[in-house]
Amino acid sequence: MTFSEKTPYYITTAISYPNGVPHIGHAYEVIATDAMARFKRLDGYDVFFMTGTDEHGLKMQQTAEKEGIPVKELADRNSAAFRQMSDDLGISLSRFIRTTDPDHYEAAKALWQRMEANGDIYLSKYTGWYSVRDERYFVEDETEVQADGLRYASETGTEVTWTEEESYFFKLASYQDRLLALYADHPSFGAPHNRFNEVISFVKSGLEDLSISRTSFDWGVPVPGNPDHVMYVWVDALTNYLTGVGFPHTESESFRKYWPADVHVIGKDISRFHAVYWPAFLMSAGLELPRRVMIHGHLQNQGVKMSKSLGNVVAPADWVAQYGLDQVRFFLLREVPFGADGNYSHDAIVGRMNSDLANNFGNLAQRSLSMVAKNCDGAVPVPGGFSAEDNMLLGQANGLLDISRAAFEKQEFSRALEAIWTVLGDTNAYFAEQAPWVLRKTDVERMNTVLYVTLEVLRIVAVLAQPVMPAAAAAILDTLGQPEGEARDFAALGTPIVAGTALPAPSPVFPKYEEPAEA
Ligand code: ME8
Repeated sequence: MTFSEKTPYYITTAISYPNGVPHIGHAYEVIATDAMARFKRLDGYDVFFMTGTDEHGLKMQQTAEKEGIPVKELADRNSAAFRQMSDDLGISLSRFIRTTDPDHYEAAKALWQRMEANGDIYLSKYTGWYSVRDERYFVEDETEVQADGLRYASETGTEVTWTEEESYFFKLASYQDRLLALYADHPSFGAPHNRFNEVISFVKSGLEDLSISRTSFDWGVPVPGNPDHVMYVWVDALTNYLTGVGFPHTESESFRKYWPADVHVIGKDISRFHAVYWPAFLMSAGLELPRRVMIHGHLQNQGVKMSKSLGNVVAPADWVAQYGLDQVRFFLLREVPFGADGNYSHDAIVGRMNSDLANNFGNLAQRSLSMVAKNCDGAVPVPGGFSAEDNMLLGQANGLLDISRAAFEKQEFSRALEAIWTVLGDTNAYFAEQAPWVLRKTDVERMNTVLYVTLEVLRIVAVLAQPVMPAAAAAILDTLGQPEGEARDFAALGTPIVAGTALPAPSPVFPKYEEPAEA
């Protein structure tokens, strides 16, 4: 297949606020999205994958003031930290977008002008309780005064202040019926069900028009035709998904190819922005809607929310240094069903590293490949006829592509990995039961067959593990004599490993985690 014949696939993460540095929650989102992007690439799609930073808004301006530096300097510094995180995590990006990129200003203005031309924007006055942390207004009964005498938003626990300003409004209320029709006609527009249902209930309860500009500060995209106003940061932020593929140049090759996005991967705290405001803006602008908004849960440190004051914020690079990159990627996607909230702890990571990776995968590869090196002239052995057990195991392994596709289609990463590891577990049991080290003395042909079957399962597993553990899977495929390129694509899964393929000397891929010696 040539490049241009491939089906396009456009996937994004949320863009992070660079008012601080990245933590493991950000890493989780970008790793999951990267696994999805890699899966689709290996499955023959032409993938465009974007992440980046959301740099405007009052919170950024205030953080910069506190630090006594220009806001652009803060944005540059912390955006670079997010970019570095992507590099540290082996993220296969197509573009790292910054909302301060010049083409993004052009896109945000064009989206605004389209919504205005459609009659959906009007000028009025806003009064209400504004949370700078959430960049969002609350009505009075969504807030409460706490013991310290300050008022907080009940939903998010952030401080709110009374704010009055002239503001442009978007006629969100008039989109209620169209949004409900969208949800009814496209039940997979939002996922998982429980989180999407919260959004649907919110829309059913009635929508108010949305304040979409600010005059109290100027760190944002100027409103076209009225430079006293900057766009509400969420209008500008959501537009990044269009900017990245060429908007407002709707006739450009990239826009025609990649828009609408296939999946926006986001966290649970921003589902309303993506599944309510965003489709309403796009409907207003006469643009196609994304196909899916995948809402993941939040990670906590042993049940406790990460916070600077508790000192339990995990820097992704520290985890990578301690456990290894592919181990971290595997843990995050295997441990928590995507969509649910999750927990992490040192013990949970070490448990996965030692049992799933070192024992079930690494050890099986090492044991079978060492036997092949010693007893089969270092080449994939020629199998004899397959027994019922052999066929059963090969059948299970060959069924993994369909299972993985179905799971990844819904971003159910842990389900795919669980199925793959079940087959690995069965292969370990098979290996122990067939005992090729005994067959070596009694029935060499049967030993060859058992080793062949084991290597074939390992090949299938390694090919399918690539989206989650790119480097480790590649190392296993190296030891199985599989050349880089097409032999590692999913299209090659149906072509069994070739007897006689020369194998390099095996070397262990998944070391057991050793606790560092006490200093
Ligand atoms: O919300 N576990 O930026 P952000 C998992 N700029 N995910 C987490 C998490 C945790 N503990 N904490 C945060 C924003 N996230 C906006 C997005 S998109 C047009 C604009 C996720 O830096 C969070 O849910 O606060 C979000 O999806 C992403 O990290 C960026 O969060």
